[in-house]
Amino acid sequence: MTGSGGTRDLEEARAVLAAAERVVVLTGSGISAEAGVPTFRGAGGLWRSHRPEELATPEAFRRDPALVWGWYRWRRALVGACRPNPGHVALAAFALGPRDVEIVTQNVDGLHQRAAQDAAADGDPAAGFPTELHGSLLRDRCSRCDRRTDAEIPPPGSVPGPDDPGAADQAPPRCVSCDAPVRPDVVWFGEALDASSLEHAFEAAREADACLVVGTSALVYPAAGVPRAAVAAGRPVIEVNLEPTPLTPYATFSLQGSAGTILPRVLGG
Ligand code: BJW
Ligand code: ZN
Repeated sequence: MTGSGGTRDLEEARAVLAAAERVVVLTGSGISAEAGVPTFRGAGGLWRSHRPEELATPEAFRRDPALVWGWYRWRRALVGACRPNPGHVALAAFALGPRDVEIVTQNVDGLHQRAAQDAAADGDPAAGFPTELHGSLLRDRCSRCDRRTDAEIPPPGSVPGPDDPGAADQAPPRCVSCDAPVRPDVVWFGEALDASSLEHAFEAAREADACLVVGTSALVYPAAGVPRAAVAAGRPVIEVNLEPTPLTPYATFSLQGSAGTILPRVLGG
């Protein structure tokens, strides 16, 4: 039964989550949209002015490292100015509760970790730390020897955006070990995801009592396969999104609306 997203669906989805001992959550850029982080596709998305193949591929970085590095510096400055929103906060509080909650994210913005740290106060924030399938914007990685370091986050507003005059092209720094260009530690199109993280996500999806999917277009694989694994294992899937996605026909409940509004209601105690 696919729900239409009304109050009854929300109450039923809430009951399913409350009864579950193990919950897997897959998040996408929509959960961070209300924090001010742009999504990728659709109105206002990051792919509006550039095609992904021009920026988020290893070929693009080889072809024009300054363009790609400048774009990521702009995004780092933007994310550095953002704070977790009520969706992140509700999820972090849910993860601190009595259930086994596995958060799997496609996001690279570090906002789940920040929400978990805030929610845990003096406790252990690890409960709300996600498996990051697409890496992190907050780390650099050498394009040759894979040496990883914390990224420098430019001050908010200090980097011109891709549509600003004098847009930010900047040569990437060089690795201190091998002198190759440094890149952001994110997963680009055509690159493999970390195998153990991916296996962990699929196993969590197959074994969970419920799967919650928030703010993703469910188009990018293999991440989009995670809720499909839950469906295949007969687990209830609850989707939260502003609009239908290719996953919607398979979802047990499709809750249409913003993550910041729906998550506190569907997860709240
Ligand atoms: C709200 C909201 C609000 C808004 N509240 N909701 C099968 C078929 C065809 C192609 C492939 C396939 N399998 C693999 C591929 C190729 C490719 C792929 O999937 N392409 C598709 C586009 C078709 N996949 C890959 O290349 C992957 N690698 C791979 O397969 O490797 C194979 C390999 C194996 C062994 C050796 C070598 C290779 C890698 C994919 C990497 C994706 N990387 C990016 C960039 C990360 C770095 C960066 O940030 O710059 O990841 S692309 C981009 O898309 C980013 C995101 O994580 C990802 C998903 O996007 P997301 O989060 O879903 O965002 P949007 O914008 O698409 O959607 C937002 C949603 O939120 C919308 O639905 C809104 O309605 C909603 N929303 N506001 C609730 N307030
Ligand atoms: Zn190196």
